[in-house]
Formats: sequence, structure tokens, C-alpha cells
Amino acid sequence: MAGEMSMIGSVILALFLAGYLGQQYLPPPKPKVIGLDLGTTFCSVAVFHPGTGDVEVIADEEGRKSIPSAVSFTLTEVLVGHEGQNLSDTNPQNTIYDAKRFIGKIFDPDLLEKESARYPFKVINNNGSAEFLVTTNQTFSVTPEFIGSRLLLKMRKMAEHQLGVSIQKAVISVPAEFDERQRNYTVRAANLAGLEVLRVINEPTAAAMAYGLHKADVFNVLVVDVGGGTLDVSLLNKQGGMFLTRAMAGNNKLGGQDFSQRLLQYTMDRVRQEYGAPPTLKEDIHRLRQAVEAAKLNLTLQSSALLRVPLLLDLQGPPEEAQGPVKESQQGPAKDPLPVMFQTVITRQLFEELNADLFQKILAPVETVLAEGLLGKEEVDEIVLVGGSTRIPRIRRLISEYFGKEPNTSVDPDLAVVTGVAIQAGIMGGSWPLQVSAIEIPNRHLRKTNFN
Ligand SMILES: *[C@@H]1O[C@H](CO)[C@@H](O)[C@H](O)[C@H]1NC(C)=O
Ligand SMILES: *[C@@H]1O[C@H](CO)[C@@H](O)[C@H](O)[C@H]1NC(C)=O
Ligand SMILES: *[C@@H]1O[C@H](CO)[C@@H](O)[C@H](O)[C@H]1NC(C)=O
Ligand SMILES: *[C@@H]1O[C@H](CO)[C@@H](O)[C@H](O)[C@H]1NC(C)=O
Ligand SMILES: *[C@@H]1O[C@H](CO)[C@@H](O)[C@H](O)[C@H]1NC(C)=O
Ligand SMILES: CC(=O)N[C@H]1CO[C@H](CO)[C@@H](O)[C@@H]1O
Repeated sequence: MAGEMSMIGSVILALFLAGYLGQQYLPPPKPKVIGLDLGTTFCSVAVFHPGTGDVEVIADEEGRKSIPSAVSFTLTEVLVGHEGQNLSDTNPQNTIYDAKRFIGKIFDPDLLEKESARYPFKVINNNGSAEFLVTTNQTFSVTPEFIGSRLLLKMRKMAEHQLGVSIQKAVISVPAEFDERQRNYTVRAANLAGLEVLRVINEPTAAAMAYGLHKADVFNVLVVDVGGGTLDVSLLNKQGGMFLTRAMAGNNKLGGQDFSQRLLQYTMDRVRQEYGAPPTLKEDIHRLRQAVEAAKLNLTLQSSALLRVPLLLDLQGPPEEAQGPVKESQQGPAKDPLPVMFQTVITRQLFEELNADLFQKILAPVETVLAEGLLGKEEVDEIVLVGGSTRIPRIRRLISEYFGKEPNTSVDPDLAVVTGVAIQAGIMGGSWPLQVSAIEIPNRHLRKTNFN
């Protein structure tokens, strides 16, 4: 009897040891839930690795960790991401971007018409919902959620390729201001991409989680997100491990594209002053736009950037009408276009001067959320910066001077949201080593204050 007992004891001990050793030496399970950031201008996908506790942002074949939110329709293909954006100048009427601005939204007809005037593609009104009209060899309309689904499908495939497993589940982020319908249509986009959505999380909450603030001893977190075309400021309040959005404000017509546009305008004016003719060829404007974008990025680290762009100028064309804003023209080259190598140096100081008024506008929604949240700026525990434009030294200085302290910037601002979404996905996947629950308290009555 005693012998039997000790044998059972040994078996139990052996099983226990096997389990323990297995846990130590078996490779950790592959993540099954992906985290998705379906952004207005860029999208990313990331996973939480339970073994190491690391978040991995998935890169594409070329090592890029985000893809442009652009989908281009050609006669034979639907091109997504970088390939889609590549056609934005040559196939502008069939290259859809900014679809997130339209997803799940019911528009007043006048407002929709005004919005669509800003785009080179056709936005139509289907009973209050926006759809995009695409013309290849036939004409058809696509919904914003269909555009979203193509982007999400591409990211799902990137993740499957990287992880070597099939993925059917996701956590996805949305702007804090999205209402229930916009959230539903975002979920629908994921469903169209073959993904079940386990949770929808607010972007500012995700960004705060990327900094571990769901576990840290903080109460008031201010998240400033300077996106490609929008500025969003949120005041979060942490209550017992849960985030509550206290106030939101922003500017849906201010972002990185506007800073680039100021630089583009400046370089076009320089070309006109130097050669007496502005660039008119679409390809030239495309190259100028790319050079300006590269210069803007360089100016974050360097104090000046050299712009060198080959152009074909139409010097015999009709005299240009006086100054005024430069418009992109559809005209082709005249008889004898002159090839020139346009060159100019842009200093960081010039870039800051060209954008001084735009940068200053960032503070207005910051002041609004503090006022609406009945909070003094000294009561903000952490400031989280999101969006590539928050790398711009002048913008960081503006915020740190306003609060008298440094914002949290150690996570790549382009990847802060997706990093937090992946942490949430790890929690949902049950692979989180620490039992934390970073649930959000929904706040249905909150409204966003908009500055334009
Ligand atoms: C972009 O288009 C050009 C020609 O139109 C092509 O050579 C290049 O490979 C394309 N790049 C991508 C990322 O598709
Ligand atoms: C248009 O929308 C209204 C309300 O949003 C709805 O009652 C109506 O059925 C819709 N009509 C069509 C044709 O979808
Ligand atoms: C349009 O082009 C596609 C691919 O070339 C072809 O399969 C399709 O039949 C064409 N449709 C029309 C209406 O010409
Ligand atoms: C959103 O989806 C849920 C669940 O499918 C549904 O109950 C709800 O009515 C939807 N809300 C809106 C505004 O579409
Ligand atoms: C930006 O920096 C890179 C690497 O330092 C350089 O190759 C490129 O020419 C620079 N571009 C501009 C516009 O300054
Ligand atoms: C510079 C700065 O404010 N860093 C903070 C970022 O967030 C962490 C919490 O994870 C703080 O501990 C840091 O002090």
C-alpha cells in the first residue's frame, strides 16, 4: 500500500517535472491574435510574443513596418499599400486613400460633396454613406469598409507569412471619437478580411498601453496624436487599471501632410523664381513631392537638407498668371521642355518658419481637453506622443515647454498605437504573463471638440 502510494507520488512528480521542463524548453506557442492599427494614412500590424514578452511589429518584404492606407484599382489588379500609393499620381481617380474618414459615417449631402471636392477620386453619396467610384474598363463603386478590408487582408497575410501560422483573430484600434456605427463598420472591414475581432480599443488607450501606463502608477495621461492629416488630443483617466476617456479635442484638417504642403509650395515658388516657370508635369510634381517629404524627414535629425530634383520645364509656355497659390496643372509639356536640375537647401529654421502658425495650432485642443477635464496642466502625470510628426523637434519643444516636462517618446510614435493594440491582443489571447486587465470604460456621451 505504502509502495503503491509512493509510486503514484513518483508518477505525479515525474509528470510535474515533465510539465515544468516542457514549459522551460519547448518553444513558446505562436501568437494567435494580431493587433491591427488601421490608420487614415498608414496601417500596421503587430503581435505579442508570450515567451519573451516582446511586441513584434511585422515588416513587409522590404522591411517596412507600416503600409500606406492606399488601394489602387487598375484594369487587372487591386494594388494595396506602397504599390497602391505608387499609383496615386499616375492613376489618381482610381487610387483611394483616407477611406477611414468615411467609414461607417452618415453624411449630410452638402458636407459629403464638400469633402469629396478635396480628393482626386470620386466620392458618391449612397443614401448618406460615402462610396468611391472606380473606373477601369468598367465603372463600379466600392465602400470604405471594402478599402479597409483590403488593407487588413494585406496585413493579415504579412503576419501569417512572418509567423508561419494561419491567423483568424484580431484586436483593432479606432479613434476615441468613433461612434458605435463607425466601430461596427471597422469590424465589418476586418470580417471581410476573414478576421474575427475580439476587441475594439481606442487609439489613445493603446498608445498609453505601449508605454506600460496600464500597469504604472499614473492617473492622468494626455495623448497627443499628430497624424498625416488629423490632430487628436485625448485626456485619459485611469481608474483601478481601467482607462476612461475624460475629454477629446482635435483638428481634422491639420497634420503632417500640411507641413509637407507648405514645403512643396515653397519649392514650387523657388522653381518659378529661378526659371520663370513653375513645374507643370505630373511626374515632376510627383518627384518634387517625394523630395520634399524626404527633406522633411531629414530635418528631424539634421539642421539642413539638400533638395535635388530633375525637372522638365515649359519655358515657352504662356506667361504664368501672377503669384497666388500654386495649382497642380494637368497640362503636358510644351514643344521644347527644358531639362533642368533644380537644387535648393532647406534649413530646419526655414521649415519651422513656414509652419509656425500650423505648429502653434496644436496647443488649442490641448487647452480644451484640460479645461473640459477640469485639470490643471501640472496635474497631467504622463504625456504620450503619437504619430510621425511628433518627431519634429519644434513640436516636441512646444509641448514640453507648455507642460514644463518631457513627454514620453521612447516608443516609435508611428508604432505606439499598434504596439499597444498588440499588448491588448496578447491579453485577449491569454498569453499575458501578468494578469492585467486593461479594459476601457466606454463613454458614450463624450463629444470631441473640433478646431479647423
Ligand atoms: C512604383 O512604380 C514604378 C514605375 O511606375 C516602379 O518602377 C516601382 O517598382 C514601383 N514601386 C512600387 C513599390 O510598387
Ligand atoms: C436610406 O436611409 C434611411 C435612414 O438612414 C433608411 O430608412 C432607408 O431605408 C434607406 N434607403 C435605402 C434605399 O437604403
Ligand atoms: C475588363 O478587363 C478585365 C481584365 O482585362 C476582363 O476580364 C473583363 O472582361 C473586362 N470587362 C469589360 C466590361 O470589358
Ligand atoms: C453595431 O453592432 C451591434 C452588434 O452587431 C448591433 O447590436 C448594433 O445595433 C450596431 N449598432 C449600429 C449603430 O450599427
Ligand atoms: C536625407 O538623408 C539621406 C541620408 O543621410 C540622404 O541620402 C538624402 O539625400 C537626404 N535627402 C535630403 C532631401 O536631404
Ligand atoms: C520621459 C518620460 O516621461 N518617461 C516616462 C515614460 O513612461 C514611463 C512609464 O512607463 C515613465 O516611467 C517614464 O518616466
